[in-house]
Amino acid sequence: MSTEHLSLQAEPDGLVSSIVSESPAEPLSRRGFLRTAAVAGGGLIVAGVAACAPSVAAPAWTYRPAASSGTDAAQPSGSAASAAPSPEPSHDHASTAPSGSPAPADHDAAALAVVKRFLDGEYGKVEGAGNQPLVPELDGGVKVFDMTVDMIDHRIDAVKDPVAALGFNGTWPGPRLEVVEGDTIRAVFKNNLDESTGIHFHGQRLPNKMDGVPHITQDPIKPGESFTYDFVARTAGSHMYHSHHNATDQVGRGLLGAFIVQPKDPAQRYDRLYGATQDIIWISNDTLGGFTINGRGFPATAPIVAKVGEKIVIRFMNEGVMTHPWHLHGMPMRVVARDGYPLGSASFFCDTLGVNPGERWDVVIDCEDPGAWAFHCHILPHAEGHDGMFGMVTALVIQDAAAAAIESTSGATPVVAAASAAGSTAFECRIPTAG
Ligand SMILES: [Cu+2]
Repeated sequence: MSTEHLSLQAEPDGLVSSIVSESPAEPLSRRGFLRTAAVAGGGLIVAGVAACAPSVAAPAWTYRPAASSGTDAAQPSGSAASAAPSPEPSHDHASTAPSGSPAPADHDAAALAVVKRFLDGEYGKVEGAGNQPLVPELDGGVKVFDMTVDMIDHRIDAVKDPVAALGFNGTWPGPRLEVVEGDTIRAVFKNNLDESTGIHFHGQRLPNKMDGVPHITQDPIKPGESFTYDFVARTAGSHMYHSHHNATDQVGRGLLGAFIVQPKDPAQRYDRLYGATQDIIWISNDTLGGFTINGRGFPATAPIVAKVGEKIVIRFMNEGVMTHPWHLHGMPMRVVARDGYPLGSASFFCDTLGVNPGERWDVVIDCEDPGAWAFHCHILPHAEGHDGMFGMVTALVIQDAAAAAIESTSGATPVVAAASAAGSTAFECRIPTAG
């Protein structure tokens, strides 16, 4: 990996994820306790209202911020046979149809409690951020990635109990593996699970025996064993690596990661081609822990922070079992590649982009308008309910000079500073400006 690539990634991933990785999990301070209690209280109110509503079961797998037990549907059973997601998503979709609104004050309280956590920077208080670049070892001309397949305790947010997840090198998503088209790759996966696995490089044109499909192209990787994938990265673009064994369970629990193959021609890379200053991985999943972006659910999702005038790239990747139409408020996205293949003159603009399971879509956003812009899945049961926003929600924060000044003088988080500078009338985002 060249330093040029690293510098391109360092800012975006550093910005989005270093905040997450550098801060320890919030201790159970009085403030944290009160916050937790406030959220739980909101949940009780909502639960009371729900009891009076038409009898519609709460979606068992929907991440709800009020739930505090790690034993709900967010918790896998641990059994390969029974840990598969319930075949009831369609039922659950039906169950999330409007079912009698709670009293507005109750909804407001619950919605405020969860938004406050986001404004307060919860994304920076959860350990174990994924998508961290992994620099390969060099063995002659071969780029070697040493990988482990692990059982991990993973936090979807700072409040909910950790879930029994799986990860590569201890994180969900696994490390960001980035190479250049034409590189020779050796990826060694040591299986630390108590079950077998197999790894598929999704989107790569591979020698068949390197395709990672147990019982067809290789034997399963047994617990304690390793398997080495040797291949030449011949397919440029945004790709993924994930389990291809007991995959509904294993991928659903976090065995996924980004595999980026930069074009051999530097002029075709996004920094040169579009002037992109940030290159952001956005992997969605929708099984363990509910609806997640990069392994987190709102309010612990990381906002994307950019300056006015920046052009940023987002690489959407869907490792879930449902489609997710990503909707950006305020400005359009220019869609420039699908599944790693450049769209060229067929690129197009949109503000809502459906991403099906297995797909990768690359978009360029011209960050023109300052403010804190909502960015969420527009299947509403994946994003907002009676308890407020949850799951697949984050924000694109575009900072102008006023926002930067507020952030530096007040210590406000980027989201609050940008909203304040843009004239938010929300109490939580009002910051007196000097003069
Ligand atoms: Cu969705």
